[in-house]
Amino acid sequence: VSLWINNQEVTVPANTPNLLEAARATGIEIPSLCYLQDINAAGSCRICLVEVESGGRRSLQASCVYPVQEGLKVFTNTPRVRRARKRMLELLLSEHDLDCVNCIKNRNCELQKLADDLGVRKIRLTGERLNLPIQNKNPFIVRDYNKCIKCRRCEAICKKVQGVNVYSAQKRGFNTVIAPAFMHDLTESDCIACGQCLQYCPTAALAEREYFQDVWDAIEDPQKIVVVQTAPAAQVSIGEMFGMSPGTIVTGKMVSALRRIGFDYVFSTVFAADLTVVEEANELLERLKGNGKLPLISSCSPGWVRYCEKFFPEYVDNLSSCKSPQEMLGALVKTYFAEKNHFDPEKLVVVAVMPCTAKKFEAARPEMVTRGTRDVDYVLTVRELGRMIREAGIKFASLPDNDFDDSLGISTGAGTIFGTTGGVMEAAIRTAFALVEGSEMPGRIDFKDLRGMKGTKEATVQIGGQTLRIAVAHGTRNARRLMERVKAGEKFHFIEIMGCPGGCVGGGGQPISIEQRSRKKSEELRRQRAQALYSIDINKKIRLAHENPAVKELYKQYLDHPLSKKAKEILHVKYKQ
Ligand code: HC0
Repeated sequence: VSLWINNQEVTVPANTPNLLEAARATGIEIPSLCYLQDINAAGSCRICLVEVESGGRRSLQASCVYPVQEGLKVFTNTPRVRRARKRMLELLLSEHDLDCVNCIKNRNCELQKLADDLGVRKIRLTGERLNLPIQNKNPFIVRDYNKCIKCRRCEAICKKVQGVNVYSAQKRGFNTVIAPAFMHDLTESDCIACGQCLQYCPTAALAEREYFQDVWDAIEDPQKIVVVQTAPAAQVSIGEMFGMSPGTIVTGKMVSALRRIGFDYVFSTVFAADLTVVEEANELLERLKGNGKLPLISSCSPGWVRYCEKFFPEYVDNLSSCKSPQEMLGALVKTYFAEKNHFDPEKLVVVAVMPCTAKKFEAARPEMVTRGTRDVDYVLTVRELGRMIREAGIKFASLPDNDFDDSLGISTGAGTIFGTTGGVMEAAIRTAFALVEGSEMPGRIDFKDLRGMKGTKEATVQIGGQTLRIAVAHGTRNARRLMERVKAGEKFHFIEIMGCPGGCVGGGGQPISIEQRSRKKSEELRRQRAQALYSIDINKKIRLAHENPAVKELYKQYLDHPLSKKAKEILHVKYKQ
């Protein structure tokens, strides 16, 4: 289609969805707030106004909902357009809490950035305020309606990407809020705590519940021994908080930063991911012998576990009984590590750095307690750790590399790829095959069929003369599709599901980039982070979880063998729903 933008003739593909995309495809930026390519085109914020000429008259139109047409004349930068956009923005700002300096989104807020981009120096209107109470009772997400601009991105993501459908417009007119039905707290809704909504909220109407001040307090307390663990996906994303490109591997710098912050021990969740692989591969082999339900379904993603409990409760017994690596590591710190070092478990504080908001929910679950003590005390998102590093005045980019502490910091390539979709399955199959056949799967250590960002991936593997059908899904909308097939009677032996698109690399606790405002861009971001995990894996000397020397030592010294009585007590869980 050929059309005229700012008196320049441009040609765009006929399937270009709207004028905004047509302009962006030709290098002309149109500001927007509510628009998310392929996901949300509501035309509600009116920031993307342009002038469209028709019948010799020009009118202001929201470009995100205006179709491209042959010969159309469009103007994106006229005095009228600039005035109108500024006015629309002032209207939004007039009813917004302007407490930018103490806002969690300060310097990362699209509304704030837009006010700067559009040169707003004075808000010439006084709007009314909703003055609604902040909902911060749940352990994972804070909802501040006073900062909501009603762009409805959260609603679109929750419904179209995650298939959960928690949010909708409540009340009417000025009083409209985008909220769970009856304005309930998220814990009283179907929310699975995945945090995808806050990845896309342009302001701080949705943000993680922060715990970093509690962590500072614990570090300052001389009575406490504070142990930190970091998730596999954190090492390839935290650099983004300091201007590095997505997928930069900063494992060593991250460990240095954690030591400078003052943690007493720095362990790796990847060690526990290796341990999970060993326990889960053995669990699979047991279930294949008829001891337990098939398909075995992974349970390390707490968003997925919650989704399963809410939407497929009849499959809760199919979930692996293995605790997630986060919880396994916490439980081991308070038992094995405490006993070995003669530490009082009451004095130990376990902090987990996760790319995930649902991990906060998981740590607070009543089932995640061993011998009367909570396994993990505080979960910080990768963003929160980034803020702590800044607060401590640490120059992240110039930090030297440092290693995790022994032995709960030793890991293999298998645990590393847990952080991306397909990784848990790939790691578990590597081990299950080797346990049964006595050697690595020939030519299949890199299980390419399970990699990549396709919503569902399937394969078959031969183990011990049996052909196993395996499947992987990521993002709960894809999970639903796969589970509907299982419900309809399709036979699978082993299924991996991660709650977030891309798995943990796309978790709700990851750094937020304004670049990820389209499905394509966010997928690219996840791909870069995933690629970095695969490159760590390929460069590791040991790539099979059961060959991790620290895991072997743990069984020898403490747990006896996989699925032993002690392993079941410390590393496994039964969900009570
Ligand atoms: Fe997992 Fe993950 S869920 S892969 O099992 O999200 O290891 O526990 O840390 O990265 O969060 C492991 C656990 C993580 C990642 C997280 C995700």
